[in-house]
Amino acid sequence: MSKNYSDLNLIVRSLLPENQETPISFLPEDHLQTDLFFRRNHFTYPSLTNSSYWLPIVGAVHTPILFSFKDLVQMPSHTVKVVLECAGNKRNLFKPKVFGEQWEKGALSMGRWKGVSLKTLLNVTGLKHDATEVVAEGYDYGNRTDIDHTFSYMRSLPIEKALHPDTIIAYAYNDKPIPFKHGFPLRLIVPQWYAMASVKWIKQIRIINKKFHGPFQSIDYVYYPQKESDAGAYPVTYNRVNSIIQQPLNREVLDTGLHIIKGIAWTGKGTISKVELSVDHGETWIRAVIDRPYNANYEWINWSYEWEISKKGEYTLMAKATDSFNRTQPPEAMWNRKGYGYNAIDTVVIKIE
Ligand SMILES: Nc1nc2c(c(=O)[nH]1)N[C@H]1C(S)=C(S)[C@@H](COP(=O)(O)O)O[C@H]1N2
Ligand SMILES: [Mo]
Repeated sequence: MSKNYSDLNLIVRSLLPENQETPISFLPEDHLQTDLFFRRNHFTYPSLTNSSYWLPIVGAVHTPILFSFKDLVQMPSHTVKVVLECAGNKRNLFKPKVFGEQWEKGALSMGRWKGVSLKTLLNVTGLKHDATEVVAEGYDYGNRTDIDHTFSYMRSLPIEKALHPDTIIAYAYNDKPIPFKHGFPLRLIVPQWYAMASVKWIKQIRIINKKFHGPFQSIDYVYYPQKESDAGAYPVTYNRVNSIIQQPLNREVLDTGLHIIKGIAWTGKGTISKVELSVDHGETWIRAVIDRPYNANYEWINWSYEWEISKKGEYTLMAKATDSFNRTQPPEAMWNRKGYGYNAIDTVVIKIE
C-alpha cells in the first residue's frame, strides 16, 4: 500500500445532514487520522456560541452545577481508546434490504478520547437516591419525518453505564481539541455501545428517575425483528462481535502466489479471542494471526493471514471473530426492520487467474 494517504477520501452517503463513510479497506493500520473517520449526523450542524463551553448537570442531583470548559480541563483526566461503530454499519448488506443510510463497512472509527469521567462529575453534583438514567442532549436539533415538532438529539444511559469510569465527557480527540464535526467542544463517549450513545456537542446532562422516551431512544435505535409490527422490539446497546476483511477487496482479481488476507475485528463485550478464516466458502477454517495491542478492551485488533494459492478459480473468503464472552459472528445477521447491528461472518469473493 502506498505511504501517501492524500488520495484517501470519505465516501458520501448523504450531504444534508452530512453522512460520510470511512474508506475502511484502505485505512492504514492503527491510523487514527480524524479526517478519514465517518461522519454520522441526524441534523444539520449546530451553531456554537460561548454557552457551548458550559456544561450544566441538572435534575435528580443534590447540587445542580454549571461546569465551565476550564473546570473540566482542570479535573483529573481519563483517556480511553475506543472503537465507535454506527449501529447502522453494514446496513447495506441486509437481505432483504432495509431503508436508511446505506452504509457499507466503514461506519467505524477508532481514536483516543480524553476527558473527565462522568462519574467524577456526578460525584460533585451528588445523585438523588432514585436516579435511574442520565440523559445527554446535543446542541443539534431539527425535524423528523415522523413527528411534527423539532427535537434535539438526545439519548439516555442507565445509571450503571453512566457511572462506569470509562464513560467520559471528552474534550480532546487524539491529543487535540475534538474536531467540530465530531462533537466539539464536549462529547459523551460510551465505550462498548454502538455510537449513537456517544452524544456530540453536549448541551446539558439531566439525571432522571423514570424511563426516557425520546425518539432517538424509543423509535430509532430499537431492534424490530418484524417488518409489519413492533412485536419483540428491544433497544440497541452493546456492540456485537464483528470483523471486516480489508484486503483483498470484494471481487478483486489476483494472480497465483502469496497474498496477505488482512482485516480488523472488535466487540462490545470483553476482548477478541480469535479470528478464523475460510478460503473455501466456510468448509474449513484456519486461525488468523492476531496482532494484539496492549489493553485491547475497546479497540479493534488487526489480524492477517499469509495465503499461498496456486489453483485458479473463484474463492469465497470469510472472516469470523469470537470474543472472550464466546460470542461469535453468525452465518446470517439477525434481520431487523431498521437495519441495526449487522454482524454476519464477513465475506468477499475473489478470482485467481
Ligand atoms: N448530537 C449528536 N450526537 C450524535 C449524533 C447526532 O446526530 N447528533 N449521531 C450519533 C450517531 S448515530 C453516530 S453513529 C455517531 C457518529 O459520530 P461521528 O460523526 O463523530 O463519527 O454520533 C452519535 N452522536
Ligand atoms: Mo449511528
